[in-house]
Amino acid sequence: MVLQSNQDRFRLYRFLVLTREVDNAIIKLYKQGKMVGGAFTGYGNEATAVGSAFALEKHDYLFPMHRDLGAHLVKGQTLRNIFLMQLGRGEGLARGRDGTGHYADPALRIYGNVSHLAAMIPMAVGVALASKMRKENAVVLNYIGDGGSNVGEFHEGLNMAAVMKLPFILIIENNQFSYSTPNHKQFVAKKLSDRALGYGIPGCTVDGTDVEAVYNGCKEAVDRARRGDGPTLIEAVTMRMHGHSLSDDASYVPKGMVEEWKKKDPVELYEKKLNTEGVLSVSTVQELREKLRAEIQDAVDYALAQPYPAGEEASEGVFAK
Ligand SMILES: Cc1ncc(C[n+]2csc(CCOP(=O)(O)OP(=O)(O)O)c2C)c(N)n1
Ligand SMILES: [Mg+2]
Repeated sequence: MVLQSNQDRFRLYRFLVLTREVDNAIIKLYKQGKMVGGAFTGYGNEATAVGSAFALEKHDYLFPMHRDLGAHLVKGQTLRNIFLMQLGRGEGLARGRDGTGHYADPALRIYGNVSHLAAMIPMAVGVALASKMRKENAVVLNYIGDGGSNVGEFHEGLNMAAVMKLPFILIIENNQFSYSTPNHKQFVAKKLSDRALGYGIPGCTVDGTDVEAVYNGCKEAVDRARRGDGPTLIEAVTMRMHGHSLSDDASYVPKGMVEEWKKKDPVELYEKKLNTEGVLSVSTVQELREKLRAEIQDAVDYALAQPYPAGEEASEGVFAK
Protein backbone atom coordinates (compact mmCIF):
# COMPACT_ATOMS: atom_id res chain seq x y z
CA MET A 1 0.00 0.00 0.00
CA VAL A 2 3.04 2.28 0.11
CA LEU A 3 3.63 4.93 -2.53
CA GLN A 4 5.01 3.48 -5.71
CA SER A 5 7.67 5.91 -6.81
CA ASN A 6 9.74 8.93 -5.92
CA GLN A 7 7.82 10.71 -8.64
CA ASP A 8 4.63 10.25 -6.61
CA ARG A 9 6.41 11.39 -3.47
CA PHE A 10 7.60 14.52 -5.24
CA ARG A 11 4.03 15.19 -6.42
CA LEU A 12 2.82 14.86 -2.83
CA TYR A 13 5.47 17.32 -1.69
CA ARG A 14 4.58 19.73 -4.50
CA PHE A 15 0.92 19.74 -3.38
CA LEU A 16 1.96 20.40 0.23
CA VAL A 17 4.02 23.41 -0.82
CA LEU A 18 1.32 24.63 -3.20
CA THR A 19 -1.27 24.47 -0.42
CA ARG A 20 0.97 26.40 1.96
CA GLU A 21 1.77 29.03 -0.66
CA VAL A 22 -1.89 29.51 -1.62
CA ASP A 23 -2.64 29.98 2.08
CA ASN A 24 0.12 32.59 2.28
CA ALA A 25 -1.41 34.43 -0.68
CA ILE A 26 -4.83 34.33 1.03
CA ILE A 27 -3.33 35.80 4.21
CA LYS A 28 -1.74 38.59 2.18
CA LEU A 29 -4.99 39.40 0.34
CA TYR A 30 -6.85 39.42 3.65
CA LYS A 31 -4.37 41.85 5.20
CA GLN A 32 -4.62 44.07 2.12
CA GLY A 33 -8.41 44.24 2.64
CA LYS A 34 -9.04 42.65 -0.76
CA MET A 35 -10.84 39.57 0.51
CA VAL A 36 -14.63 39.43 0.52
CA GLY A 37 -15.87 38.15 3.88
CA GLY A 38 -13.83 35.87 6.14
CA ALA A 39 -10.80 33.78 5.34
CA PHE A 40 -9.50 30.47 6.71
CA THR A 41 -6.17 28.75 6.41
CA GLY A 42 -5.30 25.07 6.54
CA TYR A 43 -1.99 25.64 8.36
CA GLY A 44 -1.28 22.33 10.10
CA ASN A 45 -3.84 20.45 7.99
CA GLU A 46 -1.89 20.22 4.71
CA ALA A 47 -0.75 16.62 5.11
CA THR A 48 -4.25 15.46 6.08
CA ALA A 49 -5.93 17.16 3.11
CA VAL A 50 -3.28 16.33 0.51
CA GLY A 51 -2.46 12.78 1.62
CA SER A 52 -6.11 11.72 1.74
CA ALA A 53 -7.24 13.22 -1.58
CA PHE A 54 -4.13 11.74 -3.23
CA ALA A 55 -5.65 8.30 -2.69
CA LEU A 56 -8.65 9.13 -4.89
CA GLU A 57 -9.24 8.46 -8.57
CA LYS A 58 -10.59 11.03 -10.97
CA HIS A 59 -14.16 9.67 -10.88
CA ASP A 60 -14.31 9.64 -7.04
CA TYR A 61 -16.22 12.27 -5.09
CA LEU A 62 -14.72 14.81 -2.70
CA PHE A 63 -16.69 16.54 0.07
CA PRO A 64 -14.06 18.75 1.75
CA MET A 65 -14.35 21.00 4.80
CA HIS A 66 -13.02 24.50 5.40
CA ARG A 67 -9.38 23.45 6.12
CA ASP A 68 -9.05 21.23 3.06
CA LEU A 69 -7.67 23.56 0.42
CA GLY A 70 -5.01 20.91 -0.30
CA ALA A 71 -7.71 18.38 -1.19
CA HIS A 72 -9.32 20.78 -3.68
CA LEU A 73 -5.93 21.22 -5.34
CA VAL A 74 -5.14 17.51 -5.48
CA LYS A 75 -8.59 16.79 -6.98
CA GLY A 76 -7.70 19.16 -9.79
CA GLN A 77 -9.15 22.52 -8.86
CA THR A 78 -7.40 25.35 -10.71
CA LEU A 79 -5.69 28.26 -8.99
CA ARG A 80 -7.86 30.67 -10.96
CA ASN A 81 -11.04 29.10 -9.62
CA ILE A 82 -9.65 29.09 -6.08
CA PHE A 83 -8.93 32.84 -6.16
CA LEU A 84 -12.09 33.78 -8.08
CA MET A 85 -13.96 32.14 -5.18
CA GLN A 86 -11.79 33.67 -2.47
CA LEU A 87 -12.23 37.12 -4.00
CA GLY A 88 -15.99 36.78 -4.61
CA ARG A 89 -15.78 37.44 -8.34
CA GLY A 90 -18.74 36.95 -10.69
CA GLU A 91 -16.86 34.39 -12.78
CA GLY A 92 -16.22 32.18 -9.72
CA LEU A 93 -17.86 28.81 -9.22
CA ALA A 94 -20.41 30.35 -6.80
CA ARG A 95 -20.87 33.32 -9.18
CA GLY A 96 -19.81 35.67 -6.40
CA ARG A 97 -22.66 34.57 -4.11
CA ASP A 98 -20.31 32.94 -1.61
CA GLY A 99 -16.62 32.67 -0.89
CA THR A 100 -13.81 30.34 0.26
CA GLY A 101 -14.61 26.68 -0.53
CA HIS A 102 -18.40 27.06 -0.66
CA TYR A 103 -18.89 25.84 -4.21
CA ALA A 104 -19.71 22.76 -6.21
CA ASP A 105 -17.74 21.70 -9.25
CA PRO A 106 -19.60 18.71 -10.72
CA ALA A 107 -17.01 18.23 -13.48
CA LEU A 108 -14.31 17.55 -10.87
CA ARG A 109 -16.77 15.88 -8.51
CA ILE A 110 -15.92 18.37 -5.76
CA TYR A 111 -18.80 19.37 -3.49
CA GLY A 112 -17.49 22.05 -1.15
CA ASN A 113 -18.67 22.54 2.39
CA VAL A 114 -21.88 24.19 3.48
CA SER A 115 -21.63 26.17 6.72
CA HIS A 116 -23.70 23.85 8.88
CA LEU A 117 -21.23 21.45 10.43
CA ALA A 118 -21.91 17.74 9.77
CA ALA A 119 -24.84 18.53 7.45
CA MET A 120 -22.63 17.36 4.58
CA ILE A 121 -22.24 13.85 5.98
CA PRO A 122 -25.73 12.53 5.13
CA MET A 123 -25.51 14.29 1.75
CA ALA A 124 -22.17 12.67 0.96
CA VAL A 125 -23.57 9.32 2.09
CA GLY A 126 -26.51 9.88 -0.27
CA VAL A 127 -24.07 10.45 -3.12
CA ALA A 128 -22.30 7.19 -2.18
CA LEU A 129 -25.66 5.40 -2.39
CA ALA A 130 -26.50 6.97 -5.77
CA SER A 131 -23.06 6.13 -7.10
CA LYS A 132 -23.37 2.53 -5.94
CA MET A 133 -26.79 2.22 -7.59
CA ARG A 134 -25.28 3.55 -10.81
CA LYS A 135 -22.44 1.02 -10.53
CA GLU A 136 -19.80 3.73 -10.96
CA ASN A 137 -17.28 1.93 -8.76
CA ALA A 138 -16.54 5.34 -7.20
CA VAL A 139 -15.65 6.26 -3.63
CA VAL A 140 -16.87 9.25 -1.60
CA LEU A 141 -14.37 11.00 0.66
CA ASN A 142 -15.79 13.35 3.27
CA TYR A 143 -14.18 15.29 6.14
CA ILE A 144 -15.40 16.64 9.46
CA GLY A 145 -13.65 18.48 12.31
CA ASP A 146 -13.25 17.27 15.89
CA GLY A 147 -15.99 19.77 16.79
CA GLY A 148 -18.28 18.90 13.90
CA SER A 149 -17.99 15.20 14.73
CA ASN A 150 -20.21 15.79 17.79
CA VAL A 151 -23.18 16.99 15.75
CA GLY A 152 -26.15 14.62 15.30
CA GLU A 153 -25.83 14.13 11.55
CA PHE A 154 -22.44 12.49 12.11
CA HIS A 155 -24.25 9.55 13.68
CA GLU A 156 -27.11 9.44 11.21
CA GLY A 157 -24.85 9.58 8.18
CA LEU A 158 -22.20 7.14 9.33
CA ASN A 159 -24.75 4.62 10.58
CA MET A 160 -26.60 4.70 7.27
CA ALA A 161 -23.33 4.27 5.35
CA ALA A 162 -22.44 1.26 7.53
CA VAL A 163 -25.86 -0.40 7.25
CA MET A 164 -25.92 0.02 3.46
CA LYS A 165 -22.21 -0.88 3.12
CA LEU A 166 -21.59 2.20 1.03
CA PRO A 167 -18.27 3.27 -0.54
CA PHE A 168 -17.84 6.07 1.98
CA ILE A 169 -14.84 7.34 3.94
CA LEU A 170 -15.08 9.89 6.71
CA ILE A 171 -11.96 11.63 7.99
CA ILE A 172 -12.17 13.36 11.35
CA GLU A 173 -9.64 16.17 11.31
CA ASN A 174 -8.72 16.23 14.97
CA ASN A 175 -6.87 19.54 15.20
CA GLN A 176 -7.28 19.99 18.96
CA PHE A 177 -9.75 22.90 18.83
CA SER A 178 -13.21 23.73 17.62
CA TYR A 179 -13.05 27.49 17.42
CA SER A 180 -11.98 28.29 21.03
CA THR A 181 -13.15 24.99 22.55
CA PRO A 182 -10.34 22.55 23.32
CA ASN A 183 -10.81 18.81 22.82
CA HIS A 184 -11.18 18.02 26.53
CA LYS A 185 -14.35 20.09 26.60
CA GLN A 186 -15.75 18.34 23.52
CA PHE A 187 -15.38 14.61 24.11
CA VAL A 188 -13.85 12.11 26.53
CA ALA A 189 -13.05 9.35 24.05
CA LYS A 190 -9.31 8.57 23.87
CA LYS A 191 -9.42 8.14 20.13
CA LEU A 192 -12.17 9.47 17.90
CA SER A 193 -11.66 6.52 15.58
CA ASP A 194 -12.89 4.23 18.40
CA ARG A 195 -16.36 5.43 17.50
CA ALA A 196 -16.14 3.18 14.42
CA LEU A 197 -16.74 0.16 16.67
CA GLY A 198 -20.24 1.42 17.44
CA TYR A 199 -21.07 1.39 13.75
CA GLY A 200 -19.47 -1.99 13.08
CA ILE A 201 -16.98 -0.54 10.62
CA PRO A 202 -13.16 -0.31 10.58
CA GLY A 203 -11.59 2.76 12.17
CA CYS A 204 -8.02 3.95 12.46
CA THR A 205 -6.06 6.88 13.78
CA VAL A 206 -3.23 8.30 11.69
CA ASP A 207 -0.62 10.98 12.26
CA GLY A 208 -2.24 13.88 10.43
CA THR A 209 1.09 15.69 10.07
CA ASP A 210 2.67 12.81 8.12
CA VAL A 211 1.46 12.93 4.53
CA GLU A 212 2.49 9.35 3.70
CA ALA A 213 0.82 7.97 6.83
CA VAL A 214 -2.40 9.75 5.87
CA TYR A 215 -2.11 8.51 2.29
CA ASN A 216 -1.51 4.91 3.39
CA GLY A 217 -4.46 4.92 5.82
CA CYS A 218 -6.73 6.47 3.25
CA LYS A 219 -5.60 4.25 0.37
CA GLU A 220 -6.45 1.17 2.38
CA ALA A 221 -9.92 2.60 3.07
CA VAL A 222 -10.39 3.58 -0.59
CA ASP A 223 -9.44 0.07 -1.73
CA ARG A 224 -11.82 -1.46 0.81
CA ALA A 225 -14.67 0.82 -0.28
CA ARG A 226 -14.03 0.08 -3.96
CA ARG A 227 -14.07 -3.66 -3.30
CA GLY A 228 -17.59 -3.23 -1.91
CA ASP A 229 -16.56 -3.78 1.71
CA GLY A 230 -18.13 -0.56 3.02
CA PRO A 231 -17.11 2.57 4.90
CA THR A 232 -14.13 3.47 7.09
CA LEU A 233 -13.70 6.11 9.77
CA ILE A 234 -10.25 7.70 9.91
CA GLU A 235 -9.05 10.11 12.59
CA ALA A 236 -6.14 12.30 11.48
CA VAL A 237 -4.45 13.97 14.44
CA THR A 238 -2.87 17.36 13.92
CA MET A 239 -3.02 20.96 15.19
CA ARG A 240 -4.86 23.98 13.87
CA MET A 241 -1.83 26.27 13.69
CA HIS A 242 -3.76 29.51 13.11
CA GLY A 243 -6.90 30.95 14.65
CA HIS A 244 -10.26 29.62 13.53
CA SER A 245 -10.35 32.28 10.82
CA LEU A 246 -8.00 35.15 10.08
CA SER A 247 -10.05 37.42 12.37
CA ASP A 248 -9.25 35.17 15.35
CA ASP A 249 -5.88 35.70 17.09
CA ALA A 250 -6.21 32.34 18.91
CA SER A 251 -5.06 33.96 22.16
CA TYR A 252 -6.89 31.16 24.02
CA VAL A 253 -4.42 28.55 22.72
CA PRO A 254 -1.63 27.86 25.22
CA LYS A 255 1.63 29.26 23.76
CA GLY A 256 3.66 26.17 24.49
CA MET A 257 1.21 24.07 22.55
CA VAL A 258 1.77 25.95 19.31
CA GLU A 259 5.56 25.79 19.84
CA GLU A 260 5.41 22.02 20.39
CA TRP A 261 3.33 21.42 17.25
CA LYS A 262 5.57 23.70 15.17
CA LYS A 263 8.16 20.93 15.38
CA LYS A 264 5.69 18.80 13.43
CA ASP A 265 4.95 21.24 10.64
CA PRO A 266 3.62 18.92 7.88
CA VAL A 267 5.38 20.69 5.02
CA GLU A 268 8.76 20.91 6.77
CA LEU A 269 8.53 17.33 8.04
CA TYR A 270 8.10 15.94 4.54
CA GLU A 271 10.71 18.25 3.09
CA LYS A 272 13.22 16.97 5.66
CA LYS A 273 12.29 13.37 4.98
CA LEU A 274 12.67 13.69 1.21
CA ASN A 275 15.90 15.64 1.66
CA THR A 276 17.39 12.94 3.86
CA GLU A 277 16.34 10.25 1.40
CA GLY A 278 17.88 12.14 -1.51
CA VAL A 279 14.58 12.73 -3.32
CA LEU A 280 14.83 16.52 -2.96
CA SER A 281 17.74 18.92 -3.05
CA VAL A 282 17.85 22.41 -1.55
CA SER A 283 17.95 23.97 -5.03
CA THR A 284 14.91 21.93 -6.20
CA VAL A 285 12.96 23.15 -3.18
CA GLN A 286 13.83 26.77 -3.90
CA GLU A 287 13.05 26.45 -7.61
CA LEU A 288 9.73 24.77 -6.90
CA ARG A 289 8.64 27.43 -4.41
CA GLU A 290 9.47 30.24 -6.82
CA LYS A 291 7.67 28.54 -9.68
CA LEU A 292 4.54 27.92 -7.59
CA ARG A 293 4.57 31.47 -6.21
CA ALA A 294 4.64 32.84 -9.76
CA GLU A 295 1.71 30.58 -10.79
CA ILE A 296 -0.24 31.73 -7.74
CA GLN A 297 0.48 35.39 -8.44
CA ASP A 298 -0.78 34.94 -12.00
CA ALA A 299 -4.04 33.50 -10.71
CA VAL A 300 -4.40 36.25 -8.09
CA ASP A 301 -3.80 38.96 -10.72
CA TYR A 302 -6.33 37.34 -13.04
CA ALA A 303 -8.99 37.10 -10.32
CA LEU A 304 -8.40 40.65 -9.08
CA ALA A 305 -8.95 41.96 -12.63
CA GLN A 306 -12.39 40.28 -12.91
CA PRO A 307 -15.60 42.13 -11.99
CA TYR A 308 -17.91 41.38 -9.07
CA PRO A 309 -21.34 40.11 -10.10
CA ALA A 310 -23.75 42.85 -11.13
CA GLY A 311 -25.86 44.08 -8.21
CA GLU A 312 -29.15 43.52 -10.01
CA GLU A 313 -28.29 39.79 -10.37
CA ALA A 314 -27.84 39.30 -6.62
CA SER A 315 -31.08 37.37 -6.17
CA GLU A 316 -30.56 35.10 -9.19
CA GLY A 317 -29.36 31.53 -8.71
CA VAL A 318 -30.15 31.48 -4.99
CA PHE A 319 -32.97 29.66 -3.25
CA ALA A 320 -34.54 32.58 -1.33
CA LYS A 321 -35.29 35.78 -3.21
C1 LIG B 1 -23.96 23.12 13.44
C2 LIG B 1 -22.98 24.25 13.51
N1 LIG B 1 -22.65 24.77 14.72
C3 LIG B 1 -21.77 25.81 14.82
C4 LIG B 1 -21.22 26.34 13.69
C5 LIG B 1 -20.21 27.51 13.77
N2 LIG B 1 -18.88 27.00 13.51
C6 LIG B 1 -18.34 27.02 12.28
S1 LIG B 1 -16.82 26.31 12.22
C7 LIG B 1 -16.86 25.98 13.88
C8 LIG B 1 -15.72 25.27 14.55
C9 LIG B 1 -15.49 23.95 13.90
O1 LIG B 1 -14.53 23.22 14.60
P1 LIG B 1 -14.06 21.83 14.05
O2 LIG B 1 -15.23 21.03 13.59
O3 LIG B 1 -13.17 21.22 15.06
O4 LIG B 1 -13.24 22.21 12.72
P2 LIG B 1 -11.90 23.13 12.65
O5 LIG B 1 -12.38 24.52 12.37
O6 LIG B 1 -11.21 23.02 13.94
O7 LIG B 1 -11.12 22.57 11.53
C10 LIG B 1 -18.05 26.43 14.47
C11 LIG B 1 -18.39 26.30 15.89
C12 LIG B 1 -21.61 25.80 12.43
N3 LIG B 1 -21.10 26.25 11.29
N4 LIG B 1 -22.48 24.75 12.37
MG1 LIG C 1 -11.10 21.30 15.11
